[in-house]
Amino acid sequence: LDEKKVTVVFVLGGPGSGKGTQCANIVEHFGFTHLSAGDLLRAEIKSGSENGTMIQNMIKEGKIVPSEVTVKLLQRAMQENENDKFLIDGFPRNEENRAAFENVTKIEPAFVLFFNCSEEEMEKRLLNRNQGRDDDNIETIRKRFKVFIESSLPVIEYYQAKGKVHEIDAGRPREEVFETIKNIFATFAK
Ligand code: UP5
Ligand code: MG
Repeated sequence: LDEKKVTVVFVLGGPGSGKGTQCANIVEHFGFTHLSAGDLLRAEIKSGSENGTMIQNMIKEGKIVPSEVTVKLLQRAMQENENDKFLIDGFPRNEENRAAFENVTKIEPAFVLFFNCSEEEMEKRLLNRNQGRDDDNIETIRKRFKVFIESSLPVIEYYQAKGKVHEIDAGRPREEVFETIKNIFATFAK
């Protein structure tokens, strides 16, 4: 990563706000590589890694996995990829995540997308998702919302103070949300 100059965009927002869905659109239109921290952690559980059980328990409780685990996974994924443009989805989730990523990688995000969506809408989406995720049950969803407000919103505020946040009304239909995102990336590329 040292020699490679990479562009990183953090994609943040509550559980079910549509981060993964819109990252797929951004990849298709703007040639970024999508790295979902949650997907990397779930792959780590599946691979039978020594941290697997710990990660599984944290996700089931909606808690944030220690930075050293997540940063290592993200760093490896970027090193293994030829691309120089990455969407980091669902990370950093707290101040510790943010500081660890910055210290280890020395990367500052070009900008941050913040998907703002009501809990009512997010809850409806998560309960309808039906992909068998361990954390898509009402008890865990409530815990995820609480952790988002207490730990993740401060990270968004940190970047807001730096003028780096594009806030998006993510409660609208998928196509409308992507129209807004398209304009942001089109402006950035110029
Ligand atoms: N959908 C999407 N957009 C829609 C729209 N505009 N209108 C109607 N429906 C829409 O979307 C969710 C569902 O809604 C889908 O069915 C979709 O079709 C529909 P999705 O795009 O999947 O939303 P997303 O924001 O990606 O939701 P996700 O559940 O993935 O968000 P989380 O942030 O909760 O999950 P993540 O995988 O990032 O993390 C899971 C857990 O891993 C965390 O709780 C935590 O325990 C752990 N974790 C860490 O510890 N550290 C990390 O760095 C990352 C994760
Ligand atoms: Mg997701």
